[in-house]
Amino acid sequence: FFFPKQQTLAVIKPDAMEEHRERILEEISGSGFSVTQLKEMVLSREMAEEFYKEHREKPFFSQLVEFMCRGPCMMLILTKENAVEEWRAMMGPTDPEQAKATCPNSLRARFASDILQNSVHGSSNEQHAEEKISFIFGDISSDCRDHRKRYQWYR
Ligand code: DGI
Repeated sequence: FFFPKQQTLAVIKPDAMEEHRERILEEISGSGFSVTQLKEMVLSREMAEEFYKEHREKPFFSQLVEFMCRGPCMMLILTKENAVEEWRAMMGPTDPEQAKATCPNSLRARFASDILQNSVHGSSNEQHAEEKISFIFGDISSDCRDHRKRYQWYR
């Protein structure tokens, strides 16, 4: 029985790039995700604001934007069945203190410093995944998208 593969956007945030990037990449591969695209980039302030626009009204928004463009990020498209949910589970809760208490093996429990500098990002649903993947990696033509969907079904 086939389930379609799903894509999600994962980000290794600036706080984790120096010390934890290699370990995180190893664990991604070891957990059965295919990394279908990857790039390292420094977000501009404008891009960081757009990326986190859903949080524009939050009191921590300016801190969040500042942090996200403080240094390079690693942007990854992860492909797997149920990728959105599985990557979120691997990340663990937003707050590392909660992560340590409830999911001690999660990436945030092990690598995050605090609720802001929490080492990784993952799209929270399929629609966000598609939107943020286009935002970071650019739009792909519908031809190409159809082909990709078909390829994922039958692979
Ligand atoms: O999807 P998540 O990254 O787990 O969490 P989210 O979408 O609620 O928040 C996005 C990011 O904003 C989160 O990874 C870190 C930051 N953030 C969330 N809640 C707080 C926060 N930063 C501060 N300083 N305080 C918060 O309460």
